[in-house]
Amino acid sequence: MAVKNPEGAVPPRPPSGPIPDTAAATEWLATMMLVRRFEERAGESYTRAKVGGFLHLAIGEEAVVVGAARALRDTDWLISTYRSHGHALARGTDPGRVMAELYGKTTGSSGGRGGSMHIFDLDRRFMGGWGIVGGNIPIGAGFALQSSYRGNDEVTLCVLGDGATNQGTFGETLNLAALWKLPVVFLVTNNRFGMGTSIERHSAVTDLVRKGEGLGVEGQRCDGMDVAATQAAISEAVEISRAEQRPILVEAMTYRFRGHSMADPEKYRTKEQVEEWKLRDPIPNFTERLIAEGIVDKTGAEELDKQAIAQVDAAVEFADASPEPAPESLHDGVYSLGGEVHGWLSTDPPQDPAS
Ligand SMILES: Cc1ncc(C[n+]2csc(CCOP(=O)(O)OP(=O)(O)O)c2C)c(N)n1
Repeated sequence: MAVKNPEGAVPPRPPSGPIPDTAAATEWLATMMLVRRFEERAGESYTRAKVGGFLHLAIGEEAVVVGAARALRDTDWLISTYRSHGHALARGTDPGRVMAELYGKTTGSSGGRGGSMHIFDLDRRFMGGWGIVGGNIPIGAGFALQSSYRGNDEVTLCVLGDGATNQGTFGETLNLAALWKLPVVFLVTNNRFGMGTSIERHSAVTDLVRKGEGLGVEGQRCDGMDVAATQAAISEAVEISRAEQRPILVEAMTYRFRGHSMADPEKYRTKEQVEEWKLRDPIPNFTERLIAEGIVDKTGAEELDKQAIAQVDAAVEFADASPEPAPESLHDGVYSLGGEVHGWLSTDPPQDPAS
């Protein structure tokens, strides 16, 4: 049997998804530009030692990020992985708060305690940023379980990578989600690599839709380099999940243009392969499509990009000027008891009422 996506082959461009009205189409483009510019600056800040810990960029994957966020209602839930700056930005979290989180500042979306991998925004139902590969899958199903239990019409979108489909949590969660008919969409961002291992070397089954189907979860594949196609596919999945109360998997075929994280010699792929995929860059391609359709002109598109750069400049300024957490707050927020959050070095440790 032929391998569906042989290593290095750029999938042929399928028919693009429908373009929404002018305001929405322009907003999708502007948000992809914001995510791209934000991550470029985050990378620069990392090399200037302004950002500690890990930094995973999703440059190249913006169509999946924005397509996912624009398939959801405000009342839906979104949970992602450690590659999640864009998900927070697309969900509406202030870029200054996301940058400040990377900088470890008190004004960050997690008070500077989480860093790049743990962006979080409850007000926008963006439930993180998770560092453990596959760790977010059962938690995403948990959000869907609470929606199902309460009988409301919220859907959870749970983002994971191709590598995460090899984790035990993938099989365990999809099985239960199918049995319990949970309103959850598993969005597999298939960028073809788990760190430095290509999908052909890390997964016996490379057709990830089939992997879901084997567990009772129906799925479909989309062109993750095309924001309109991705939004349409995820939107359809979300609405079926909402109406029929059942899990669905969407496999978005995409590619990351940068290394896995900041220190990656990228020995596992060729420069030619990266360049080939860059021809499918979702931002210039969507820009060209909008120009061809008369939705924006070249100057208008350049203006959107300038606005994205200005937003990121302001975010960096905000993060730079924000205070560092006080050293004595080091243990704050470590655990909670009786609704109060305590640090284990608290001078007045809470008493467990049961003890
Ligand atoms: C349980 C666990 N094992 C290993 C790691 C180390 N690790 C971090 S990212 C990664 C690759 C995951 O690849 P994928 O799920 O495809 O996501 P991508 O990085 O491509 O977005 C690994 C193995 C981890 N964070 N957690």
